[in-house]
Amino acid sequence: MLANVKAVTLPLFGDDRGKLVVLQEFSDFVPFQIRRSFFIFDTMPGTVRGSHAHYRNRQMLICVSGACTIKCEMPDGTKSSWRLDWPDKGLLVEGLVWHTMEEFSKDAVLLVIASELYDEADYIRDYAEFRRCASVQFMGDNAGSEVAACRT
Ligand code: T46
Repeated sequence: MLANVKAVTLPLFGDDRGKLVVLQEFSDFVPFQIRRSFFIFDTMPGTVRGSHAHYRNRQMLICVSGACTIKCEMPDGTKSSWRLDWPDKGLLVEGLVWHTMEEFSKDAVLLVIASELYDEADYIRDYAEFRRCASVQFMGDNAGSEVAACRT
């Protein structure tokens, strides 16, 4: 799968009782089967989490309370920064994307919906290895091919 980072506005139903946001698998907003979810909260000021990429895992990130910033680096070196500060704002992160989560507000709760079960072997935690995989994906006969092609 080619690397992709996309901001989405999740379906929101609001009335005088409050607001409700829907996350449904195989939808335009979550375009994969949901196999796992987890959330991050009670982060200390200045915390930077993440600092990794995935071979296969696809994720939708939503800050359901408070705010945090997701910083992404694509295989071609392009960098982007996304502030998630409202529960209907989602960030879809797919393919080989180096990402960090930082600038958490005190009340931040970051919900992550994932396409894969937890597997430490799916993580690239070494930045040099990420750059090596990125060059494998983008150069020569491997251009656009599965990220797994970079596994040695
Ligand atoms: C990601 C970002 C957005 C498990 O045992 N099972 C799980 O499903 C997860 C997600 C984590 N863990 C264990 C592994 C570590 O011992 O929890 C500990 C903390 O995990 P990690 O340091 O990977 O947490 P983050 O916040 O850096 O990254 C997490 C996800 O791991 C990752 O997939 O993309 O959130």
